Amino acid sequence: MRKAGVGALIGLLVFLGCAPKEKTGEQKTGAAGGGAMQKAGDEKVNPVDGAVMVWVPGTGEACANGKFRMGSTPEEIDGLWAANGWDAEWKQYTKDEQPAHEVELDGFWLYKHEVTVGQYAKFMGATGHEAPGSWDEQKGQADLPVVFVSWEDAEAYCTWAGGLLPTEAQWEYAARGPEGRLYPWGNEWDRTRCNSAEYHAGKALNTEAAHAAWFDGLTTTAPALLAQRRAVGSFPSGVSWCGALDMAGNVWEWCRDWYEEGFYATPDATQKNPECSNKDSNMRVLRGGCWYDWASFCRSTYRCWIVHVLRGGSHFGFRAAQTR
Ligand SMILES: [Ca+2]
Ligand SMILES: [Ca+2]
Repeated sequence: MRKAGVGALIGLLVFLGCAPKEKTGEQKTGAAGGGAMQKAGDEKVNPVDGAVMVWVPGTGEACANGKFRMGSTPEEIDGLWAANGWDAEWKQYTKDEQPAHEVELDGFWLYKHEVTVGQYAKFMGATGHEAPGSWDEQKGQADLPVVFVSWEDAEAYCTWAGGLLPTEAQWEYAARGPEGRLYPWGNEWDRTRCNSAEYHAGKALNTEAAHAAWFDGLTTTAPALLAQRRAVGSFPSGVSWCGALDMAGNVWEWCRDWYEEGFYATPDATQKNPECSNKDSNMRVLRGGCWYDWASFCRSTYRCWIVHVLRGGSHFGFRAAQTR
């Protein structure tokens, strides 16, 4: 556990891989049917749940060399830590985002927002799916991202909605784009552009001690922690190149892949439309950071994981993707 006082939160917050110390271009495509001309950020509505989806053109159309670069180099990591004064201890959690490698992806639709409580309630009504954790506290919060959902819950939702969870590669590409941005909006951290711990604190939290001091000042009841979320789309200046919002912060987002620490070094990582299918892993990937996290964890290359059946906590949600 991170610090005294955090123990009381274990039922609510599952830190594990997501927290320090593991504690816890305009293009054409026929993909939308009828040979329609689609460009990055074009929108359509999913009639099942009313969700707005944005078009993410394939790398063959949007990227100069037909691929985007996924992950980080050691030099990039060292440079970031030096420039930002981030706690050196946090570097160890970046090994799994190396080596950087080139990835080719087909175009796809991605939810513009994290799936909301209101959408999830519709799903429950249509399918009889079991309620997520802390539903009594969540159910009146229609515009907030649903949380306390497991990977399996998220997958069931996506299946009902006629989609799939995005792969980790799709997620990172939608956040970074052809330019390989560090954050959805660009390469400079800006705490006003996403719902992170630094947004709540109103200042940089570059050390473990600074983050702990902020967190120790919070009320840690379920309603109070749930109140750290923001309605989806509350940070329009945090928009990514393809029009997706809250790709950094608010809630962590489940991806389709199993988590494998060394996956980026495997031949599968450089196949077209890569996906880690290592079922020996008991973990699934989450991306983007959340209201509890500080800048280094909100980087678009950052990989987090938890056990796929866990209904994580007040900071784990998801969005869906569609391939056509
Ligand atoms: Ca998010
Ligand atoms: Ca990591």
